[in-house]
Amino acid sequence: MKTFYTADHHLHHSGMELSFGRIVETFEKPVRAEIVLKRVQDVGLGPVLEPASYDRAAIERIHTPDYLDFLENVFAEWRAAGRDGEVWPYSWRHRSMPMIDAPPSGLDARLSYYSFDMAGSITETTWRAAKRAADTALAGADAVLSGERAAFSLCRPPGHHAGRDFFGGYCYLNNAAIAAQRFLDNGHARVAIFDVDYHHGNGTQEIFYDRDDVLLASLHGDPDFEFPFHLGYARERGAGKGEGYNLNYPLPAGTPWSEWQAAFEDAHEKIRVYAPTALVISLGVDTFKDDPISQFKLDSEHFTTIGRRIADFGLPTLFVMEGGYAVDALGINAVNVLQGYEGA
Ligand code: 6XA
Ligand code: ZN
Repeated sequence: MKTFYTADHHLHHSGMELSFGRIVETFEKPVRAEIVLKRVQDVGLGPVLEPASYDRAAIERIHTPDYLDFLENVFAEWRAAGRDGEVWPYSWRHRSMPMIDAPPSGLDARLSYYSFDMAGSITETTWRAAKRAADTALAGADAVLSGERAAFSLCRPPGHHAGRDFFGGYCYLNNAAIAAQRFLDNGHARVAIFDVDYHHGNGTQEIFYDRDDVLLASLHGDPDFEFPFHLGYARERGAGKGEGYNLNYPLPAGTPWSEWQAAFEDAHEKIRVYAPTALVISLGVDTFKDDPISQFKLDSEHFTTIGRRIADFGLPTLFVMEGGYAVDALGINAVNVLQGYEGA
């Protein structure tokens, strides 16, 4: 399997985050991608390729131009306002406040408008890293479109929390959504996104909620207790012609493999019935038992089984890296999925 990777991911590094009341080094740090890359090389998964640089048009299929302009320019604006450090939003619209439908003009108000949390900051080079992560997803999709059975886009920063015009949860551009749209724009009529990350991909859900050309199935920590909260309940099934094409499997803290697998198999069957012609896997491995910010109990060998079952779809498949923070096991867990797929 080809892996798409660029060292440009180093251009994004938020120094710190607030985690359970403590300011700590961010969990979403550059070494994550290096660990996965090393494992890809150690097991000889296949060639590692640098993605081309794509036109912004491919990204504008998913994200709004005003949001992309904002991401690209907000750091310069922050400096021009005389501020040092990184760009951080710090306040969001509460349910008591009216919804607004156009970006406000003030810098902090606009930062609030285009985000939903402060899991990650915007540094001077975040836009470039996020753009290169999107390139990494597009290059992987193009490899599959050219006839590869599967490809791995080792994206960093991750993407599934980013919506059409917002960032959050360490995510700036929705790499998996951009790849899914690439398949649709190049001959595929129906694409499934199978999100196996521990967290609900609220951005992916927002992007495709009213569409029937993309089925999203997501297994995740119940939003009643887990980030990103408020979205990811089973009752959210899509809207309009998208009704029935958004499948959420919220699961309790402490979910062991047996229960995770039962939900996975249910989603697997529903994806099969949808009969997609291409598949995008939002590949988070933060379901691992030792993940420092997550609460499921999967073991390393379970990731091999996941890969094997994904191969059973018999579909052109793109794996897109999302979360996973237990750095000692991150490479093994992510690549176990890919080896499970290859071995099937
Ligand atoms: C912020 C937690 C962000 C979770 C990011 C993630 N405290 N998403 O892994 O899949
Ligand atoms: Zn996650």
